[in-house]
Amino acid sequence: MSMLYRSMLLAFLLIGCAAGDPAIFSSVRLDAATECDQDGDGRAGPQCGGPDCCDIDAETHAGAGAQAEPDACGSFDRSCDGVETPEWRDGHCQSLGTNSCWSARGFITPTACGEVGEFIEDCPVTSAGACGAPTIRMEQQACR
Ligand SMILES: [Ca+2]
Ligand SMILES: [Ca+2]
Repeated sequence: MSMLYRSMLLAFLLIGCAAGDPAIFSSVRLDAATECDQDGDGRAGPQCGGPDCCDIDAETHAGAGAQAEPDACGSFDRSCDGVETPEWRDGHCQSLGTNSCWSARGFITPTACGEVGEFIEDCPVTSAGACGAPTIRMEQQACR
């Protein structure tokens, strides 16, 4: 960038600022953000060599939590590590002796990302001290 061009740009920005026109600065900032961070989540997309694997969905990026719906790019890899990792695995109840039942919360059968399945919420102890029938609810598998 030539010195003359820089001087003209600076003069233009100062005149705009002096005239009280904040649109000049906000449009400059938005243009830069749009180019490398299209979803505005603060992480650059692959078009700029950044780690945001779906730069049109602000809820998809490294460290993102699990979601039950695919992102705007059609993937369940919400964490951008290349793997669609289910939030919950298999669940089951296991007796730990009389009056003690361990609950491993999870789906009764393997449930794919976004699918709905039977989810073991709890494993109560019966009046006889054994593991009773698990408390089950329908759940949608979230993935990250
Ligand atoms: Ca982004
Ligand atoms: Ca992932």
